Amino acid sequence: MPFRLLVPFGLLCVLLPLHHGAPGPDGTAPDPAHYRERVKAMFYHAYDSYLENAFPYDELRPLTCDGHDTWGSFSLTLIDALDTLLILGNVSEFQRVVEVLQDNVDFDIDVNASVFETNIRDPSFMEGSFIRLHTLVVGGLLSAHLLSKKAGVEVEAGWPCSGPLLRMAEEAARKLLPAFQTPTGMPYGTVNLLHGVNPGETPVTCTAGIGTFIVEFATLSSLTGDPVFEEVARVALMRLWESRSDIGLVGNHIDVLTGKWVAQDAGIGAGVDSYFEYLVKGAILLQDKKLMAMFLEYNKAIRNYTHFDDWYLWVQMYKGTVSMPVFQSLEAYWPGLQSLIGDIDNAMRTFLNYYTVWKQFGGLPEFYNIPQGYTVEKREGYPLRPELIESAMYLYRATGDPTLLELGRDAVESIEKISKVECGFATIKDLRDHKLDNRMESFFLAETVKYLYLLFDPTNFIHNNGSTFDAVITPYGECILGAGGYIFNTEAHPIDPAALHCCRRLKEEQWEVEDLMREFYSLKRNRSRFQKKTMSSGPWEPPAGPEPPSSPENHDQAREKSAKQKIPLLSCPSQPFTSKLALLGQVFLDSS
Ligand code: DMJ
Repeated sequence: MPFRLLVPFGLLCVLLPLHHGAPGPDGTAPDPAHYRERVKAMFYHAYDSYLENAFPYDELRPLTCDGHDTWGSFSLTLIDALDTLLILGNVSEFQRVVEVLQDNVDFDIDVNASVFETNIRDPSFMEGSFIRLHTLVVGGLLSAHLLSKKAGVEVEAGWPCSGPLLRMAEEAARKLLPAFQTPTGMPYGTVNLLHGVNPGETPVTCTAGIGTFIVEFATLSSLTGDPVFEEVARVALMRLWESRSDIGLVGNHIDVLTGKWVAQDAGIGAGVDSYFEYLVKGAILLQDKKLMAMFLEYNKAIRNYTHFDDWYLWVQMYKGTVSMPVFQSLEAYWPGLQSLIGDIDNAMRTFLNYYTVWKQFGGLPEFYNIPQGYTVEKREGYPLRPELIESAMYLYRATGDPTLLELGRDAVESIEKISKVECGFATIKDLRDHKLDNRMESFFLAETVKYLYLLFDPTNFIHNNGSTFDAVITPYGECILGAGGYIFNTEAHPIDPAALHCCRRLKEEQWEVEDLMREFYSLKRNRSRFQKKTMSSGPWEPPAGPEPPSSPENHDQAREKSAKQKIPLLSCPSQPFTSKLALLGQVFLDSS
């Protein structure tokens, strides 16, 4: 590899962490109980200020103590912070916010969700807003829906396979579906919630904008019984997979109409990050070996071409030559992801590299030039991102190594010292002089604070290892929920995998009953045809539904289920199937 480190890293760490924070009782390791309280206080300082000064706008502007819309005018900070409330144990506020959201959020609005930046040479803009909107709104609502019983919200009879928050999530997700209607099945980066894809919309989407749907969309499909969401997400994943280069790498931006790579930088950070994250998390959530096999193949190529001294660089996707010897703050999720596949040693080594950068600046600059050991021009800011803390949380669960708590301590001390203002916590515009920007992104409450709290709270319900669970009786049967194994979407909204299993099973049982009914009625109809000796106009066929998008062979099953779902039930299609099921005996007797 034609790349050499020019400066020894020992010399780079000239600045020590800004604070050492309150020590633990033994005088060394940070005391988790102390930091739990500190993190809680951080949360309420920011959350109360958002409610007081910014709601119903999307985000708080902490320097001017007001609010502004950033992603579409959905009170995003409130949706994003909802499950953090429960993780912090605030059941009553969770319940109040659920009511507020049900009464106030409207997805029938003429907004572009939202303007997608196509400046492909400027990766700090590469976080497609479409994907953030999706992972934040759909993911946040799904997670709140699944946690609502635990939070004491009165749930309806069909929960977790139905409920108002689930319906909201579904409504929001349906607004995004037009974006997937492209020749490749890879979605546009922007969609208008009222009118669909704008004519003249750029067909250039970042890789993460294409590959970051499976967690939310498979959850939606499992809970609602409509396979379309999982199907479009899988098609997009397959198309990306088929578009990888001969050396096994993907680029940064692709034309979704032609399938041609427009930006050919391959790396693990901005523009690509959550694609890799969702291959692993999708594999775990759905117990899907193919998704994991894809990730492991990528992992090999990434190690072969971009890995150097436990850092990850950017390379040209076809040649493997280094294009940017830069570490991006967004890349700090990678050690956490490595821990999810059990590669703890590599994860720890890379984490420690990234931690040296944190120590150098008291935060992670957006870009860090690895050979020079310093920030990159115009990328010196730290918008209070979660990624390094997220990795510390996963690695601490895996190893119990106190170094990981030290990062948590440094983060609390640093953020409080540098970014706390009267009306919340402000983005750090420049880590060299600690100048601030008038912005507090919603991920601060959704992710940064949540991962910090979970790092210091080993007995939180989220860390359940299966030793306790809730048995929920639904009209269709018993579901075992809350046993742990939560999968965090990329915006840190936890999804209970057991709910997917529960609702999927229930829907499958419904399909079986449907099959039985269809068989019964076709037998009966044939018998009566035979008896009456009359001819019909042809064999029975389901009504034409919307064309499913093309999908790989292994999703035939999902298509079959889709077709089954669209078939009107018996001769009374207007009556919902669930009520038929409840009157099963009568249905079979019904000859109308
Ligand atoms: C979050 O919005 C999501 O985690 C996204 O996938 C990447 N980064 C931001 C926070 O840094």
